[in-house]
Amino acid sequence: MNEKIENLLNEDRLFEPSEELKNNANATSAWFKDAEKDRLEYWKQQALNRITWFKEPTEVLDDSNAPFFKWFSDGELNLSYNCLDRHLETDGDRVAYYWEGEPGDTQEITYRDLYERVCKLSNALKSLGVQKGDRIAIYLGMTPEIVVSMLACARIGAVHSVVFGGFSAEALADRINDAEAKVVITADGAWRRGEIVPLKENVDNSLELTEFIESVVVVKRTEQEVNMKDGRDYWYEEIVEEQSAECEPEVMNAEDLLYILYTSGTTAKPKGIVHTQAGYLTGVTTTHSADCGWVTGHSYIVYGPLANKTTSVMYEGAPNAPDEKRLWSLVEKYKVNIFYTAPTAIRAFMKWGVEHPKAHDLSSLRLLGSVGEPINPEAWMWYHENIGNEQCAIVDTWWQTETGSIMISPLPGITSTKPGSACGPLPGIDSVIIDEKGNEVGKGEGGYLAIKSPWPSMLRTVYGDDKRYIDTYWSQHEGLYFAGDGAKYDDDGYVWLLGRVDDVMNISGHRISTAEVESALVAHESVAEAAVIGRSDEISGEAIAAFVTLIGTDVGDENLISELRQHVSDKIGPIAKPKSIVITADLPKTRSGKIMRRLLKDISEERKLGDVTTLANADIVSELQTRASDSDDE
Ligand code: 6R9
Repeated sequence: MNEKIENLLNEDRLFEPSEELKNNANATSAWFKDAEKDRLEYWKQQALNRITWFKEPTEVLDDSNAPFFKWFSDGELNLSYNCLDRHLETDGDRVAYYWEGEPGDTQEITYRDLYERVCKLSNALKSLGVQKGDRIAIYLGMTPEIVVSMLACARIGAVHSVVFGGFSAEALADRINDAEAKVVITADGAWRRGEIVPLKENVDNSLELTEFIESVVVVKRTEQEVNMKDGRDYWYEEIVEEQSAECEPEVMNAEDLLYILYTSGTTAKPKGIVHTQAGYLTGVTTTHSADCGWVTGHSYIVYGPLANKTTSVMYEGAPNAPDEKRLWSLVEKYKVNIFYTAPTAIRAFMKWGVEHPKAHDLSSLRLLGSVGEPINPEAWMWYHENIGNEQCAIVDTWWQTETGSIMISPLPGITSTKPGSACGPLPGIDSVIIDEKGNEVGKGEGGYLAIKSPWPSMLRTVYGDDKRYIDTYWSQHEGLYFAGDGAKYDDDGYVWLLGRVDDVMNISGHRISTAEVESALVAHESVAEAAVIGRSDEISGEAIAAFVTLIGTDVGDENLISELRQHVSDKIGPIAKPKSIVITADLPKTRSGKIMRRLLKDISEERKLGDVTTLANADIVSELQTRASDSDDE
């Protein structure tokens, strides 16, 4: 059997950075040279230049107990100090966040405002008995308090664990129990498409399932009646009110815990990914929007932008509330320069139609980012033409909760980009694509993505489970970090991400990635989004089953289905022709917008489904079950 992943899709379009982008680039190609010459020296310089230290480190990397690496381990610092205090003297009046609530209320928060809010909450948490090292769960919507809470924890040395506001009471309780969190910060509710997500009620239910929580701090947001238990529950506004707006930042060691973030396991127990202080800050400031319950929110809404003293726009609600123009109206209103989103959102924008972005002035944009899934070349082109007006650099950024910051991405203004490719590793990052024996594959070949040398913002362990850390990430090949993603080099050596290794299909002995078949489908003019899986098949071992959503108001029929099959065959070869195609209104996705292929496999193979409540759109599942069982094979 062929052990490598097939290379089916070719991309010839190449976009050189414009003169303007070249001239305005923050990065320089010297970064690559420096990092190549001496990787540790490169990271040391980044850490010394970007961080304000209480005590500068003398050591860069301690690999004596690999894979439990330590970075800058005798250094001392505080992240909240780096995000706030150090900017106050010269830039206290600079806006840190323009915040806009879903109902349309707004706040303009300067660095000084944020500093004061953080200090007050820090003091309030201390008054509740929180000490350095304690774990705090944060279960909030996208309101300013989520940032204030994270930074207050960082200020007093508590470890935050942000749990997605959409997660159920059980999911919250699991995460509280795993971290043994002592306090939860929540709100009465969160706004989502005009409806209230009952956060406090969920917390009350989760507290039936855990004994660790001593205090609950409740932000008033949606203002419906909620239960408040005497001696346990406190209104946020009331406990911060009397506090001083000054709070001395705790001196933290570089390797003290900063946060735990749980990867959204759907069946297995979620893994608490552990990040520490200085290496993480080095990584995110070097690479420096999204939701705070996702790692993107931690690194590129909070720590990276604040430490780098930039201004962010933070929006509370759904991108189509009250209508599909909402994000573009925000871009116009706040003259946004950088827009970072996920392929699933781009494909939704495509489906909604170009009239929405066209209705607004988007000329302030200069950099467009994508993260979370492979971006299909057609989605990339659409983004480039309709959002970027062919003037913006597009960066497809590959990274994971575990990596802490962006690892593989073009450098805007420097790298020539190809639609759909993450291009190559950033300076200081040593990524490789290997075959099953651990040997690097050549140009034009596919395999498994791995990282050869440690990097500062890497995860340090799985919380409370060192063995799982080693088993999951360091056990496939000696000394290599295993990312769990398939990838290939094209003939020019550009890196293409091919989706999770577990999703790779085995069709008559050929290993075919879901990403390439999906991109071929999305390249058809009628298709907005596609999900592809291998379902068991008597003849070929596995057969390709596809699920597609259509652009605009298109409705599909048998003719379109056979046209799509032929289209895939023409584009990437007959081996990749889907055996069945189901047209659907939506695809099941996680809260961060990743298509749940495993669930589609269960549906296709008519297995009983587990808990689907962590999905963003659980209601689509039963419709899909009906449609899948009605669909005909070729
Ligand atoms: C940041 C984030 C990590 C997984 C990762 C991969 C997928 C992320 C991607 C991408 C292709 C990209 N992924 N970025 N795949 N191209 N630019 O998403 O973290 O939620 O932990 O997910 O997401 O499969 O392994 P996380």
